[in-house]
Amino acid sequence: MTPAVLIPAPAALAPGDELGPEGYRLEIRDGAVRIDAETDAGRFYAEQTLRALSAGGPLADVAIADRPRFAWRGAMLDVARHFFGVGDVCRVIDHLAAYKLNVLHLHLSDDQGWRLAIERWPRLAEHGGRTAVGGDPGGFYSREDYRAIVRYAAERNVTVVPEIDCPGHVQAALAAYPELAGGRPAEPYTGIEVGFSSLDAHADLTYRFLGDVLAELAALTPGDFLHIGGDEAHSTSPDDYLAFMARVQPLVSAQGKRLVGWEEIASAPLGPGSVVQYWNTMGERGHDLARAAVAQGAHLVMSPADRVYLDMKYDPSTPLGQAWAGHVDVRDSYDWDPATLVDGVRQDAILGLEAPVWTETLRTLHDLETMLLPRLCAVAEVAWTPQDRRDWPRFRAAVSAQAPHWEAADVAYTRSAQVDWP
Ligand code: TNX
Repeated sequence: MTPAVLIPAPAALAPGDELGPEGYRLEIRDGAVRIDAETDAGRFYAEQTLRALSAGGPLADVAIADRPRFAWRGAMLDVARHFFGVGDVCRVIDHLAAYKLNVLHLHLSDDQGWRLAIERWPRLAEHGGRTAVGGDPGGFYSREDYRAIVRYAAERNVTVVPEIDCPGHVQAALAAYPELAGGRPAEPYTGIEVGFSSLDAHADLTYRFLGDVLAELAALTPGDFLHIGGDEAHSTSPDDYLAFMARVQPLVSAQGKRLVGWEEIASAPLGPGSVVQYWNTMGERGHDLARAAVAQGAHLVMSPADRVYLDMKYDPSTPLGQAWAGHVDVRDSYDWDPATLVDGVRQDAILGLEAPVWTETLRTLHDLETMLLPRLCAVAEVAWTPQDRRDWPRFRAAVSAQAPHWEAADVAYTRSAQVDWP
């Protein structure tokens, strides 16, 4: 009687249905457990469900057959505005894994900080990594740190999708290497404005720099995807933006990776296999860009800000977070269908969905968990469970049953007024 991602309804799949790359069957009879899956991922998810069932007390007889609705089931962590160490990132991965999410998008660079050591451009991390929003301590991942995150994630069926944001959101890189800013000194930035910095779309150095960075990043990243940002490039002219997109895309494909970018990249011609991340729910432009992406044959990852931006406040009483996209309470994150969100964008163009956590106002793991939980459970349900089996009252009850486990494990969460907490 509980929903799929927390504990699946028995036999969601018909007997003849294929399990696919992440599906599984789980049967419990008289305390004996039987798991069937075609892949390690499927087995891992069966174990997650078994864990959820065991947490509810003695194991009752049950037969479950389940597989996810969407292939890309993610969260994004902004480690640029505030830095989070390997331990914190691994805790976030634990939460993703518990709810059967499989993508961790790491926003590794922004105006306020550069968070990954790059051998050929050492000042990026050493200098550009020092800062964070509000003058808080910075930090960066060594190559070993990053590998440890990727490994920890892979053991939990989570793919890391790294993002180097460009051509905007680059002040930390410009401050580290003024030659990227045409030799003008660039000051480190610790505020929370966006859209003021830009790489030079016509300088060969820009592409030598990005070529080096993307090559090192690709070598450290086993997953198929490199995210190049592309959002809010308000100080790059539209022509320069197109010139930039034309030159950055081959740098990604040269690494044998697929390009991912925020919705703005759909204003440029995109190469085959590109993935576009829809986000901006203010006005019509996001919808237009999503349709433009699909018209080019790109696939979409849906991150509607008014549904799944987990840095938005739940309600006016939430101490942390922002509210530019409105308040996002648990039911807002739960009650939507990615396949009907944008007119003209159908299910087959949608790779999946992802919940970004921007960290302008978030400084600690406790802050992150407060924003992630319980909304991450809703995101996971949207990503996993077919629309016709989604049910708010059932979900609400299942979420409230998580609270004792979070408390026992010292995991922070928000006691949203929409849920009857124990
Ligand atoms: C918009 S979403 C941004 C980020 C901010 C976020 C804050 C997107 C692609 N860009 O730069 O951190 O809003 O909610």
